[in-house]
Amino acid sequence: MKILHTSDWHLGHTLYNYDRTAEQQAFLRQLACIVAEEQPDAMVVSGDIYHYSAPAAATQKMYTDAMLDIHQACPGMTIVVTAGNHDSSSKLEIDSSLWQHFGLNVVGNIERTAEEVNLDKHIIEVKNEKGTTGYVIAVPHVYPQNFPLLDSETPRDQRQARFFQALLDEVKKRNTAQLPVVLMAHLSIEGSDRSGHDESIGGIEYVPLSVMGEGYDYLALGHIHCPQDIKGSHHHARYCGTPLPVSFDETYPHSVSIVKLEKGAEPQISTREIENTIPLVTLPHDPTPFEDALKLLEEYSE
Ligand SMILES: [Mn+2]
Repeated sequence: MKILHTSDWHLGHTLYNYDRTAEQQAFLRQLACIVAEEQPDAMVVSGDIYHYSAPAAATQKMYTDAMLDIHQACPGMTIVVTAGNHDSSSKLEIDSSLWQHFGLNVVGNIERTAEEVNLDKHIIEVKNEKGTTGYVIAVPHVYPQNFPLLDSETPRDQRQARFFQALLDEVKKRNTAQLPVVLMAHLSIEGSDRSGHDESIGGIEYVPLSVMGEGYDYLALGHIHCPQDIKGSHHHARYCGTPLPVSFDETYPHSVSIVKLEKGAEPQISTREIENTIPLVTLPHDPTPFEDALKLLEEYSE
């Protein structure tokens, strides 16, 4: 199974009041081209679609138009979108039943009644004309204390780990053909490189990788903006990073990840770089007298 892993689009983000629609639109156009070329079985978007929980109408239209273009670029592709801490989980789900008709599954929150938790909602089968090719377990951003208690025996501080493992166990039961399993999550894993991470919304609660449970072939993470494999995971857990820099600290290349998965094998990861039409540049790099700094700005031509 081949997946395209992306996250943290932060659509609608403005930088010091500068509108970034042109950059965001350019990214979405590049993404549609990458999808057309790569023809992945699935595209997973691991949270923070929007920057603000109440995005502007124009931003939502940009997203809707782009998702339709991306769907048309590879009509058989399964798309899975989860809510990040920046998204409104309920607003993201408003038109989720409509999106189903375009192969797009939206998971904004955990659905529960007094009696039970709807685990089915998080389990998505990836299919092509030949049948099922794998599974995606879609978990949106949820604060650790807000994960549901699945049984009375689980200590309260282990409910997050219990939830992930319950989903993985459920998929294991269904996955009799031994197909690859992708787990999506939007959170901070202990030991990851946080450069450029926006800490203005949502606390930084680090979870050890072990909390994510056992039984996935690839953990498609969102939330941390610097692309990286989780140390010690042997490429089985990765942040794909932001496709566009959200802050001036994000000086690394930006990309989306292409991941080839085979059950029992190490994931094969490559990246497709996203070109920013309006690059973020810091001038000067070191403390410089004001006049010299102005001169540097004048001389900067790109
Ligand atoms: Mn986030």
